[in-house]
Amino acid sequence: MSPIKGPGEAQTHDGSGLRVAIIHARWNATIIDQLVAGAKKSLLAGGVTEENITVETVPGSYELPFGVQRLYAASQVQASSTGEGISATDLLSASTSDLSKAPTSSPKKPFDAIIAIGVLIKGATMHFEYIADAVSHGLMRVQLDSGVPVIFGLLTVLTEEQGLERAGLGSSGMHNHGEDWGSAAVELGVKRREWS
Ligand code: DLZ
Repeated sequence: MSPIKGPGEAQTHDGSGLRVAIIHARWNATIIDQLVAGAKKSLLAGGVTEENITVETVPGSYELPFGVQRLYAASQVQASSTGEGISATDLLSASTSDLSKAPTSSPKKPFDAIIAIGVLIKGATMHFEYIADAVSHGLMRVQLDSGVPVIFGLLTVLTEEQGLERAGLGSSGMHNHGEDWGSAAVELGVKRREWS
């Protein structure tokens, strides 16, 4: 019988052509580092190459939506300035002087998916509730506004132990949730291309 919880039966997708960014907060580093490692492991297992994985950081989870938005926009600018997106027809019809202005560096395409990772641990004040709510809405907004899948790697835990468990560092044998986020990024990156 399939487990009740979790993403169901594993799907296999070929992520070999994908470019993926992981952006993570630096608060609660022990848990974060493990989640990032898990996400990266799944990306590599899904066929994404090391050079197509970019890892960036922000101070805390609150900065994640802004970080995702700017990172994606920068990758689009980078892609247009390196010639990615210029069609073969455009290239054929370009004059010699056009081509001499063309960039020589290897083209980098925009990210196909971005994984946002943060760990919010509830404290004594309302801080946790405000940040969790703002970040959740911010990440949803940026993915719908930009059209790039943003994988929700935000742990909102009541205790440090709950965070350690979900990073695969606890005693209960719970798996590293970062691995799920890496697989989700490969799946959504591939499906986004199919659905374009
Ligand atoms: C300030 C703060 C607190 C108290 N707790 C966390 C946390 O548990 N996890 C996290 O990622 N960030 C935390 N931060 C930092 C905020 O997310 C943010 O970086 C600062 O308020 C600056 O905008």
